[in-house]
Amino acid sequence: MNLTEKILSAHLLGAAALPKAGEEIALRIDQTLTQDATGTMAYLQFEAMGIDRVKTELSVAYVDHNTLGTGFENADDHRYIRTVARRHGIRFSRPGNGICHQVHLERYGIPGKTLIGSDSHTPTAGGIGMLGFGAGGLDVAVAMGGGAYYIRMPRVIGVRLTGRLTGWAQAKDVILEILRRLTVKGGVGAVMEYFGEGVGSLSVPERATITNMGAELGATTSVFPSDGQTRKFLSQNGREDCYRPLAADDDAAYDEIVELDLSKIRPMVACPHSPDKVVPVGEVEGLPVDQVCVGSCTNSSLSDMLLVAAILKGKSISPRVSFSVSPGSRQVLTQMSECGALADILAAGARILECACGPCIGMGNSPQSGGVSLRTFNRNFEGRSGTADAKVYLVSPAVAAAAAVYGKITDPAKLGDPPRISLPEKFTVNDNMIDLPDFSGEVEKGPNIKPIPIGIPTPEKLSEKVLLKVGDNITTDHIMPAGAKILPYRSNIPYLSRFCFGVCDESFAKRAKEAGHCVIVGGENYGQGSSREHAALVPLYLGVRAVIACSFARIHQANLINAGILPLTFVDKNDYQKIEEGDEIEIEGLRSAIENGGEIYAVCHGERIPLAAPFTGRQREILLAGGLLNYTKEQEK
Ligand code: MIC
Ligand code: SF4
Repeated sequence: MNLTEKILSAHLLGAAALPKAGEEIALRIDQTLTQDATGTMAYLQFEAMGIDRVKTELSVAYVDHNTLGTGFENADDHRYIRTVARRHGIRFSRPGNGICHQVHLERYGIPGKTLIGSDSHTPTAGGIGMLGFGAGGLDVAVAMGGGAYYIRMPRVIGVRLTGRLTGWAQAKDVILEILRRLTVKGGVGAVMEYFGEGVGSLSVPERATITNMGAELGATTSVFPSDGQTRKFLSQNGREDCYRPLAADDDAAYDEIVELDLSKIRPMVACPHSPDKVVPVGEVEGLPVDQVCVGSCTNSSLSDMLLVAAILKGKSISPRVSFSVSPGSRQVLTQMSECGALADILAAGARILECACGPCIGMGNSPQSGGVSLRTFNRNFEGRSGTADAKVYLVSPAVAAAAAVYGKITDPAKLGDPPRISLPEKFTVNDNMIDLPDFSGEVEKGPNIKPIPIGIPTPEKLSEKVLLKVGDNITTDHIMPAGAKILPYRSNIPYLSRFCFGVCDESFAKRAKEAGHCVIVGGENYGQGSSREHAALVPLYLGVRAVIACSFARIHQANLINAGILPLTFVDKNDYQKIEEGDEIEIEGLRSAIENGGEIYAVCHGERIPLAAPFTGRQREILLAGGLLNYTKEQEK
């Protein structure tokens, strides 16, 4: 077996053996995590399920996204999460303690365990040999209640690593190279499993950079073996007892193999506005840069920070560049201060930000108009930075530091040989910003927390106007933007709904509200990116009954089904051309077809367009009930 199969088999529920790829499997989930921007919804849904205590081995609620606090909203949400966590048995990582994925790796990751998180970068945990899945808040709530997590059995793509990184090449360049080759759709339906003699040269934080951005490939998750590097990282964190070796069998088979010689990797850059628009740094060299940001769950480990500090030591940031650094965790920041790296970065002219997501999700530090921003982050979708016409490039910490010094995109080779970084034998561990639950206290909700919309059972006939037609690779950032102005309202669906699809069509929200109900037509890979279930709950609130697309991204499709919105696909992708915005469509016999697996046709301009509804039995029942909450209630009766 390969490693993915081993971990999946050990967690398989209700079946003796793993089925073939594409069939639904139910998994036992050992750990869950939430962050605050999706956590309030997850806990509201958990409360609605009426379960007293979480049933997982470990559940942690992190606060890392909404930390600006421009009004009472964020603080109220934090208080709600803190009190609901305390009451129901969930650990609470306070704002300032760090980004969920970084802290989880340091403090809680255990090789061989399963984790789901209400954040699409939960696969970061694959760096420590866990299977981590990004999911909607409702799926996380169900797992906290002891319920199974359902996915389609993934294909397993083996990435054989040979050689080792040389010169200025970094882990970020490895995943950028994979994105260049496979694109943002290349991992759909698959787990990226790394193996081969090159694996041993990569540290856990380097592996985590690679598994983190597996999310950008559309992969179900990514995973590395657990070996001496894993043991070392756990030991540095005072958790060596959690170590267990794990690897694929020598004769393991993969559905596909990608060969990657680490010694051939060179510094790369992902150009605007997609993480797969990757070119070697030389192709964009010389482009003037206005902003450089180091941090995010992709590249905010201690070694990333120490490298940047070593490059900047004794130098000054170019006067044209605003240079920010957000360490991934308080542990990382503490150690930067203990070893003097923080002083070196400060002396060079850095702006030190909180240990949080910050600019990655547009919470402050938006670039200037039309600005060029180089970021060590994982997403450069249009508008995500908070500046509509900014151009965001994704780079390694080394390329970021070089650009900060020279004020333009520069091959770090210009800096001479890469500095040598040494990490402490033992990290400075301090868990006093993680509150342990004591199952007591009142749950406190502020006025920003509004009720969640509830879906309606699938009707027999759908007669709708196409209120919006969009193209390929629409992200959940398009559907439900984030950023400093909007993010504080993640617990307030009615208010959030004003901004739905604002990046594509500012009039959509108003038109949808007036129409009362409608459908949306999309292209390939609809709903890629963030796991935010708001991209389903807000359309539900606005009356979206179905989305007809060429294909869907995994997490978003699950969120639509959970919300009771039908994700239908074109049988013939060319039919995408036949439906235009403003058209009226009719689907007869819909409920019966979902129930019995019959054929579905949308009639548009008198023409019958065949649609596919490739749902599992459980998904059909959820849709018929009008969403997972209704379905769960029906099951309880
Ligand atoms: C993101 O990187 O897009 C986020 C913000 O972390 C999201 C979650 C969210 O929208 O709250 C994600 O990746 O799932
Ligand atoms: Fe936070 Fe950015 Fe990571 Fe999302 S991608 S969890 S916003 S740091």
